[in-house]
Amino acid sequence: MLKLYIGNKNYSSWSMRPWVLMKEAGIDFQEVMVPFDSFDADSHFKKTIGALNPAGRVPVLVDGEIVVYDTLAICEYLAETHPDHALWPRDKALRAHARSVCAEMHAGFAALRTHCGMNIEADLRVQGKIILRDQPQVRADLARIVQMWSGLLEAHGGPMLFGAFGIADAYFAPVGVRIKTFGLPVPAGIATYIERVQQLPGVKAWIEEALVEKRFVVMDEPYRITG
Ligand SMILES: N[C@@H](CCC(=O)N[C@@H](CS)C(=O)NCC(=O)O)C(=O)O
Repeated sequence: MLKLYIGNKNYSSWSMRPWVLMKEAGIDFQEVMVPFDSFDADSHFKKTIGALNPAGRVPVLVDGEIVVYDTLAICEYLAETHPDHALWPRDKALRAHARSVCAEMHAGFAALRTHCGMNIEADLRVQGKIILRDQPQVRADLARIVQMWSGLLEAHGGPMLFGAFGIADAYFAPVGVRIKTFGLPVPAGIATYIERVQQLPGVKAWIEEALVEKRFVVMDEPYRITG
């Protein structure tokens, strides 16, 4: 059976993507959680994950002898090995577009990722206001997200970015979580899309499991001084 190595559900946005993708698509896998202790070379996390993935990061997918690391590579591998699941859109032009927005997420949105780290159980709306006020690049990232999602939802009529749920929705699921945690303002149609994604059974399961995790990791809590 496939094995997916992940980090903490509350914090690990990269781990969330292939996990919710496989859950939603009904692809069986075994989850192996390696909680974040620290990212020092001698940490339990680095020693365990480093033995599989020399880059020392999660997620990592293990399929027998094959080890795939890095989220985009994992999603591509799953799409290739599960052609019946239409993880990418079947239409060539839509598939190219879906790949483009995932690559854009993979390589971009640095300000949003830096200032608004995923933290499912937290309420950081006060911090969100300050970040939006002080960080023009976060405002620009958010504007690009709104522009992208509005355009896709309008072009394909929803309910997901490319019609049916796929890799693109899994890719942006943690962005929806950040928007909610930090109370970032978005138009009603975008808020509805975020809610719709969070009600998908696979996404809902991740969020529920994150909420009961209760492992406070200081390095992932730049704004909080108490649990
Ligand atoms: N490009 C990688 C990024 C993965 C990543 O940064 N994962 C974080 C957890 S969300 C991690 O393992 N961090 C460990 C570190 O920074 O040393 C991917 O797409 O999977």
